[in-house]
Amino acid sequence: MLRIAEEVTAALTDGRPVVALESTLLAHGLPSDRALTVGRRLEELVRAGGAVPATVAVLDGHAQVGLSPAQLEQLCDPDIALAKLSLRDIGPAIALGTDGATTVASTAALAHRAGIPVFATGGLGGVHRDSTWDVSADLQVLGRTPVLVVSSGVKSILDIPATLEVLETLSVPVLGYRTDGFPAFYRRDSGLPVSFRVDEASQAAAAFAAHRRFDSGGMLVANPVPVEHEMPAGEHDRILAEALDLVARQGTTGKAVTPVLLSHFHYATDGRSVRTNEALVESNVRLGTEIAVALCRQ
Ligand code: PSU
Ligand code: MN
Repeated sequence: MLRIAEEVTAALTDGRPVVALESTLLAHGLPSDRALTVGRRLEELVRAGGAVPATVAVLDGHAQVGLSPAQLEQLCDPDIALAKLSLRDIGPAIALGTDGATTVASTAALAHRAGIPVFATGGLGGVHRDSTWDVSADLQVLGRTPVLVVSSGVKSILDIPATLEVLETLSVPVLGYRTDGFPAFYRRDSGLPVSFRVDEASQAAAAFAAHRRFDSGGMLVANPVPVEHEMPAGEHDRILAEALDLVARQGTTGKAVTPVLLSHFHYATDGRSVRTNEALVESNVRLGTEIAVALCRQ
């Protein structure tokens, strides 16, 4: 049921660095005409940094870790509406023949099964605002899966203080990369502190290696969006209020909430939020690659 690309297996066998990449951000987090370009670009960035990319998805009845160019095209095909698969969906989807994109939860679990300890993405899921139990499985899975995830924090559409509390409860270390404040996706600082700051990829790698000696779970490295791509505060706060209002009026719930909020940001900024989103994912993939390289050296 799990298929690992040959190139990925070869790298892992030789002890060379591999970086896992998720596919929900391609299939559901970006406009469909950007998905393939971004998917290819992220893989190129991993290679340029000296590691092997392993994009994860469920295709043709298998959990795929590492995609061929044709599979990446299949994943990003704008004419195919792929399911969004969290970890609980992987087994049923494979058994019942449903293709889909993987979230942070399912990507982390599959990366770990394949033997990949580092994974880069855009935003982690979290606790939703005014939540009646809408808490992303990303948090629990990270709490029990020994994978280091690089993200630009969590989106401001979530309840960030509650999300950080849950990460603490689950014993997930939250490190800030060159920052003391936990980032809020489109914004560099949520105003809430991280538990430790690191200024070099090698420090993040060392912290993760040490964490693994004491706990069986994962770690979050929070990397703020590059300064030049940060969304201005006023614009951000206004659009966020509109987006939350829209979700409430439409009665959107569950896993459909994030895509609706993101697409409102895209619409309301004339696409500038998409560029922000792409810039932060690219930056996270570069950092994840540096950390994967550093982990292999240790
Ligand atoms: N943040 C984004 N874009 C995304 C996601 C998060 O900016 O596409 C996706 C990630 O795959 C994350 C998932 O794992 O949303 C969380 O969804 P949920 O809250 O339904 O668990
Ligand atoms: Mn949810």
